[in-house]
Amino acid sequence: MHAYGYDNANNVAFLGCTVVTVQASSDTVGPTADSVTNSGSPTSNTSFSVFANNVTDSGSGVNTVTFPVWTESNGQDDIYWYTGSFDAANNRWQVTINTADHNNESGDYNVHVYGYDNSDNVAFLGFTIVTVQDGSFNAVLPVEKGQLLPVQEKQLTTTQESTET
Ligand SMILES: [Ca+2]
Ligand SMILES: [Ca+2]
Repeated sequence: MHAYGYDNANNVAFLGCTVVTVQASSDTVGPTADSVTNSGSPTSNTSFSVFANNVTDSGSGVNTVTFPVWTESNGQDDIYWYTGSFDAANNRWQVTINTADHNNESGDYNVHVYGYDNSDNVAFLGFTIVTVQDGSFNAVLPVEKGQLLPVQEKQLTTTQESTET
């Protein structure tokens, strides 16, 4: 920085100089992601995964990625903030969500994604909605009384016949 002095007759004189070091502007912008995707729609009593792809940060670098998750049913009563893990091979942050941790509810699961850099900036990276099918019919088959019994008898008879032969 240079300083000049002017007098009333427009004479100018160089007064001196100093060097000011300007620090690189501090990081004030959070991370970004290319996209937020999921592993598909499962049934209840299972799990699914959500991915934040190619999360990058200019400045201080990516610190972590979090995934708040809740089911549409009954609002955010079941919200849980999952911390993602970094999958270097696929360059993505990911989380696995067990429906058991959300009352095994079926229907829409809302998954939002936030990225944090190392300067404590946070940015919304995107969201995805995963529709979980009701898997309860896998556990409780609606079989009427008596339907199964004749089949067992027939199998038993067949076994006996083959033994006698
Ligand atoms: Ca940043
Ligand atoms: Ca809910």
